[in-house]
Amino acid sequence: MKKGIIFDLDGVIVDTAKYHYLAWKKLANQLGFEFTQEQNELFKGVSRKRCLDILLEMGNLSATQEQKDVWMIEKNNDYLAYIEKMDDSEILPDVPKILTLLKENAIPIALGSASKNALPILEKVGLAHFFDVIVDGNNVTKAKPDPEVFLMAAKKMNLSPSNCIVFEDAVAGIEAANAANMISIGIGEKEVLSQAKFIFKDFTQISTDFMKKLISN
Ligand code: G16
Ligand code: MG
Repeated sequence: MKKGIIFDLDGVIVDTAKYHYLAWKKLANQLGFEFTQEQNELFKGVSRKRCLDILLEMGNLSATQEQKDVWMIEKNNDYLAYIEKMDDSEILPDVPKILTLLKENAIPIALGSASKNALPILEKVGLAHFFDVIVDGNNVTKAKPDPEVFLMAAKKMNLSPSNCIVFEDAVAGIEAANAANMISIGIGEKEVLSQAKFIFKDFTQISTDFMKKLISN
């Protein structure tokens, strides 16, 4: 059966986590508390709305939905200012090599991201043309670890979930891929992504042979 590959964006294709971190940190500081890189780990793969709720819990603060909406807009505007300056130098190592190999083998490529800014980021770094399907935070109602984002990507590729392979850097994303009955491949630390079927530190550790086996029928 024909295979399809679904990529998460942040932490797999580009490292935008550092920009999310700076924008959330600015908001936390403005609200009177610190926000560390370690705490930012909890935000990976998590929707903007949920991130704000976690941040407020960290600061022991509560707020009306109206106030939360204002803070989310502020955070996003700061984040947009960072991604505005992005270019292809921010693509993570060997990502173009893997995308090219998939294209050469006529394998459908999808994006499955929690971000509402996914498309502008792909365009900024010059990778948008590789993607046949984009499902992002604008399309889904249920955030990872719910499998909705990946199931929608499979449907748009006209593939059954069991023929889809997901590259993910977040625990919630691996859980979502497993729940979708897809092959999950973790990009990051073994200890963190232990639920993934395969785990690699980054794409430089993935051989062409491995990729060819993965996409073979
Ligand atoms: C990314 C990040 C999360 C971020 C989320 C929403 O998910 O990992 O930290 O909160 O997108 O982003 P935005 O505020 O741009 O809509 P993913 O799924 O690409 O890793
Ligand atoms: Mg991610």
